[in-house]
Amino acid sequence: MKPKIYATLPISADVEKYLSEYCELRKWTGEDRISRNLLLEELKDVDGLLTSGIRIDEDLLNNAPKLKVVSNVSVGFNNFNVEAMKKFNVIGTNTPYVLDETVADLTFALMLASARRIAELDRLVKDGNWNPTKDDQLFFGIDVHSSTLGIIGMGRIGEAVARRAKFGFDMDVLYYNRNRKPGAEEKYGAEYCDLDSLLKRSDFIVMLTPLTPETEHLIGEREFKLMRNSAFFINVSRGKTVDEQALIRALENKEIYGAGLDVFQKEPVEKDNPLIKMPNVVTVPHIGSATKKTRDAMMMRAAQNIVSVLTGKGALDSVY
Ligand code: 8YV
Repeated sequence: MKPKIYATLPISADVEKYLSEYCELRKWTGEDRISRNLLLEELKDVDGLLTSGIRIDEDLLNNAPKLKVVSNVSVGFNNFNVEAMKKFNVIGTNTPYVLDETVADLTFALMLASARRIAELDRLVKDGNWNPTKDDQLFFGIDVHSSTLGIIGMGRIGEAVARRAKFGFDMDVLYYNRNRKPGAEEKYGAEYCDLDSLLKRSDFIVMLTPLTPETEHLIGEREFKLMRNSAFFINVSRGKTVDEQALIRALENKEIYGAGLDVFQKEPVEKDNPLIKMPNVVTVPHIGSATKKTRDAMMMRAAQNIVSVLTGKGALDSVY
């Protein structure tokens, strides 16, 4: 008897074909996100769950007596209550490696877009407000090349960003991380420093930490006050690694120069959030890994994780 799995998100034909070789697959086909109650119904008899962003907690695990593995189609797994999963002996997996370069590209895009005011000036041109008589100093931005980049969270994506900074933009790279990264220091000349020094010395501050109890609101009022008022704050990690109200105040009070945001406290971001009205803030809808090639690779990796566990070979990417 093939193990039963449930998928809460759309899956490509080749991944469906691959999964169906090993599992009996059921999937959510609704337009919106599946409701919690319907999901709990579906989980009554499944061995594996293929998902992204769905909260995996005691309540869900209590309603999934046969569940053996939850496979996230994401590298982040802050949706997992890992202690509860250990208690219920449910393996949790994620999709590292396959998205590193794609997220690093988006990180640099946000640095360049915010520093050179791409979104703001794109709107100006499209609104027909490019007035040749005006002094083009009004269009001036800030150089990215040869400036100082501060990376908070030097994991695989952090190293991919450091490589671009060092070899593509001749930037000085500072980093703050739980542990030292000698490889990044050697390869990219990355200088390890404490958080406060990084905040004081960086022209671009990039958040790349996973969201954990230690990193929740890691950047708040005190930290923004340490930053230069010429600095740009870039967040491609999770919205909750930053105190969003403190970020809004820091921008309103010109304590920092601008920001580039891929993630928010609440997603989708609310229509009345001041951040989306600020011309010096570039906002995108959590697209860090959003290329077809990378999302397909993430989906296949997540499918391989679920099959590997359910065929007794253990997880490729276990989160604990
Ligand atoms: C995911 C991400 O696409 O991998 C992650 O941690 O944030 C993105 O790549 C996102 O989690 C999907 O909800």
